[in-house]
Amino acid sequence: MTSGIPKSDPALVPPPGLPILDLDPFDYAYFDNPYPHHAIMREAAPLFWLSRYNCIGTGRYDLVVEVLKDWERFTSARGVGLVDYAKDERFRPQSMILEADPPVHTRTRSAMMKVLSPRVMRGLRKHFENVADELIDELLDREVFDGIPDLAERFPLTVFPDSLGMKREGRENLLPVGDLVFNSFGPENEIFLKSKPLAEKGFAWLEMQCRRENLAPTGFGKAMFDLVDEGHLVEREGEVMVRAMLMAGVDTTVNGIGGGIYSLAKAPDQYAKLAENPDLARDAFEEAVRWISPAQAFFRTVSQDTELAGVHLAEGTKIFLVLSSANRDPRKWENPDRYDITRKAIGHVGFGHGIHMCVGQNLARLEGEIILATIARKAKSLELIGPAKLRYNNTLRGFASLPLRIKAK
Ligand code: OVV
Repeated sequence: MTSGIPKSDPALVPPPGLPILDLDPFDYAYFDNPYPHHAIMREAAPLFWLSRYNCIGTGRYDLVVEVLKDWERFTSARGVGLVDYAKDERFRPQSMILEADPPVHTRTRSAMMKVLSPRVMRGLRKHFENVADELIDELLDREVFDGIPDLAERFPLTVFPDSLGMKREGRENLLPVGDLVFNSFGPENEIFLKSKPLAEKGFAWLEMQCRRENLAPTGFGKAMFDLVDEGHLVEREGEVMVRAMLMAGVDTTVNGIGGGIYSLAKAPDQYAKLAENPDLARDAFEEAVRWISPAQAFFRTVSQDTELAGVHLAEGTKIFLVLSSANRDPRKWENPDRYDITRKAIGHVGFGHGIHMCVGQNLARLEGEIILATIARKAKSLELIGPAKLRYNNTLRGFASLPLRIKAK
């Protein structure tokens, strides 16, 4: 995607004095065990140069936060992946919220905040709890199951499209579409290319599902079109915002819930603590978002020549922000590799930071909390009984399979 750009472009040449890292943060070996690579990135220097992708990166908490805070110097409007929209082709129509700066972003973000407000979340709790109750009872009967398809995928794939007011037919397209969109923030590698054919028909289908005539008379979709009727958005913007919710809200929560279950299964002492006090479920989920970082990394683009951590950065330079590394930066976190549900995980960047911080975070937390609390109330043990298998994605970290056994209290 970046081929064909002349090497004389200052944005594509390493600033003097930066450590040059040859590692590929988008290959299978990296994903198999990213943690030693994170340490290399963090310890090399505050900023490093990725020679394979001609961009700057940082894995340090303070710098990740500094860049995410400063949307004027570090723009999202040129894409939050490796591709620079000022130079290269967009893979999909540009998002009016994720890939936008104020003032465009302000209006779309405020619409999304209204649709996903804390009041709306409170109204969903009872229904989510009922769905979780039924699902966990069924899994307790089975005792042995796969924590990904049977739980981490099933729960959000039920409650989320239902709350949005989406039709039942075709929902199996949601995961492959999300998988491809999140791959598209990285390079056109094998992981990206493999996810393409599975999602192709899903895109056309998704486009149709975002129209008002295909949405239920209640739910997030309807709420978005109420904002259209009130004059806050035009019809097409309403559709694009519904589409954004569906692209951003499924795979992320699947990986968040899967990550939460994995974290607890790997730390029996922490599960015991949670089983004793299920009120800790919200904290257990938050700590899992820090520990796993379902959204591993995003990019920003330098909007004008500037300086960061004493380094001159040319306009157009891409900055790779390793959220997962920041979430385990020992400069910020005590014993960062330990999953500890009583830790004050607040301040982690698993949902990002600043004006683009995950707009669905309260929905994600509601789903995560309810699933973990329901397991904790009903199951005395949660055990991994086979190898956890990763699902490779250029942006998202999560599992394809988690063989589990749970025993009723
Ligand atoms: C965070 C995210 C993921 C995917 C799509 C979008 C946002 C969007 O705004 O379209």
